[in-house]
Amino acid sequence: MTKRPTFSPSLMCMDLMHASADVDILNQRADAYHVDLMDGHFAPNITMSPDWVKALNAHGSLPMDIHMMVTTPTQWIELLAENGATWISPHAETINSNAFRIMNQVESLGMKTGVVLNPSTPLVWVEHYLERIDLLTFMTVDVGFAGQPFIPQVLPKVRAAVEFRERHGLNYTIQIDGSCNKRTYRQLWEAGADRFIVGTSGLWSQDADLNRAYDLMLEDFSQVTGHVFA
Ligand code: S6P
Ligand code: MG
Repeated sequence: MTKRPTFSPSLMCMDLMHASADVDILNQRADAYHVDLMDGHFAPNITMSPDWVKALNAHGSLPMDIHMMVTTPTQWIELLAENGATWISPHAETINSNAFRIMNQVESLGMKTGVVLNPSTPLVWVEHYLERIDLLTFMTVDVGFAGQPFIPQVLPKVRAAVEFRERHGLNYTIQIDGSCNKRTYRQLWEAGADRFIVGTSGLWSQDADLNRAYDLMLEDFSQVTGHVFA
């Protein structure tokens, strides 16, 4: 069976003044929402918030992945559950002292477990709990901003995560965050990525009309990977 790539638009990249219209379109087309939460400490920026998650939950109809670029993820987990989050994706670099406690809490609140690795963090850092993870995200840019250059050194880690999943009979989805676009889809797809977080470079910069931009994004993907969308 041919694997179908999935796409999760990064909402910090939309024109926030068009949020409602963009979400109406993405509800019909995308597979999930990617919501970037930053605290100005772990990442050098501040973007979306738990209130955004709440508003999106009222208006959106897709599962929501909350990318927690915060120093203390535990501070936000209950509130995010109340506000409708689907996946809680903290950074591996922030949860080493309580990874198992956090996964237990996330599951007990009815959400799914995610984890995110910075480009410089090795896969072995999370191997002891990958069997508990539903969504594994590799950063291919350093955290904080849209529009940064792709870091190709991450590709061997993506291949290693595919191999680890096979070897251990696991099911996690492998997701890529950072510079997913026509220049990178092929290498990422061939390395074994399942889901692509599309932001400024892959989606919103394509056209002012988001439906058209989404078509162009899928066309780019097909052109460079040969994948045919049904
Ligand atoms: C970066 C953030 C990402 C960006 C995404 C933007 O800290 O976690 O989710 O929103 O990388 O996409 P692009 O194509 O501009 O890199
Ligand atoms: Mg992100």
